[in-house]
Amino acid sequence: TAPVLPTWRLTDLRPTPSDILGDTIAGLSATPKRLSSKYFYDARGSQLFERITRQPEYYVTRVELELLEDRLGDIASAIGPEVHVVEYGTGSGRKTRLLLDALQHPIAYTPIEISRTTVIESTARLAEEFPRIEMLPVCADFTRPVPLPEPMHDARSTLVFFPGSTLGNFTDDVAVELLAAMRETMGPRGQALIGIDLDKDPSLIEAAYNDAAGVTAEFTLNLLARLNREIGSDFQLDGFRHRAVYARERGRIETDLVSQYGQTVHVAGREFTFEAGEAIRVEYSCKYTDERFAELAAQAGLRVVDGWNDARDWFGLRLLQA
Ligand code: AVI
Repeated sequence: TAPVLPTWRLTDLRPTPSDILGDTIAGLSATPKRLSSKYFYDARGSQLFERITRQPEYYVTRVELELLEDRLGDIASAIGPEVHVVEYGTGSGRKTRLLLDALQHPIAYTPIEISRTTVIESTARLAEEFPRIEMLPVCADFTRPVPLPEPMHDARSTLVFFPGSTLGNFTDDVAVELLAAMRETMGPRGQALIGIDLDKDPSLIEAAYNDAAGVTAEFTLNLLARLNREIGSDFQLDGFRHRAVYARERGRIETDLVSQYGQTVHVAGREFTFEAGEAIRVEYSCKYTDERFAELAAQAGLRVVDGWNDARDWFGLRLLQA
C-alpha cells in the first residue's frame, strides 16, 4: 500500500550552527555576559518547557488556558471570520486548538517556531484535528523577518496569535520591534491577539521561576548543554547555577546562570573567563501593567482595541489593531 503523505510541508529556515556560534561569541564578549533565551528551545528544552507549564508554581500557562476557555466566545466574535492565523512560537498546541476551534471558518494556520521537532509534532496533530484548515508551518526564528506562506484560499485578514507572554522574554525596545514586525505581518486590516503576564505579588512571580522540583533550573542549564553539543563549547554544567529574581522596579524576572567558581570556557578556539559569582544574563520575563503594555503597542503603531483578564488579574489577553 502507498504510504500516507502529510498534506502539509514545513518551510525550514531554522537557525544554523553559525548563527548560534555568532550570537554566543557576541554575547560572551559583552559586559555583562549574556546569551539569548531563544536558544533554550532545542528538542530537550522544548520538552522541559512543557514540564515547567505543569509545575504547580508556574501559574502562567494554567491561568492563560483558563482565560481562553472562559472567554474565547467573546474573543472569537471580536476577531471575526475567515482569518489566516499566524502564531509566533508554538508549544504543545493546546492554546492553538482552543483558538482554532472557537474561530469562525479559519482559512489557514502558520506557526512560526524555532524548534523543528516541536513545530512538526504540533502541526501533525493539528492537521488531523482540523482537516479543513490549511497548515503552513515555518521553522524559523521569529525575531528575524520571516516570509509568510500564502494560503490557497484568500483569507479576509491575518490574525497574529502570540500567547504565553513570550513577548515578555524581550526587553522593551526589542518588544516594540517585534510588535512593529507583527504590524507588518498582519497588514492594515489585520489584528494581533497577545498574551501578557500581569504585574502582581513578587513572591508569586518568583516562585514560578524557581519551582521546587527544579525543572526551571534544568531548563536554564540545558542552554549550556545545547551549546556544548551544537557549537562544541566546553561549559561545565555543574559549574553554573540557575538564579531567577524579580526586579520590581523594572517589572521583570531576570534569569542568570551564575559561575560557581573562577573558570575558563572555550568556544570555537576563543577563551572566556568567569570570576566566581559572575553571571550570564540568559532571560527576561517581563510582567506588564496596562499602561506599560499600551505604551509599547503605541510605540509600534498599534492600538489595544479589546482585552480580557482572569478574575484575579494575573494574566491578560489583548487584541491589537494598526
Ligand atoms: C516562554 N516564556 C513565556 C516562558 C516565561 O515564562 O518567560 C519561559 C520560561 N522561562 C522560565 N520558565 C518559563
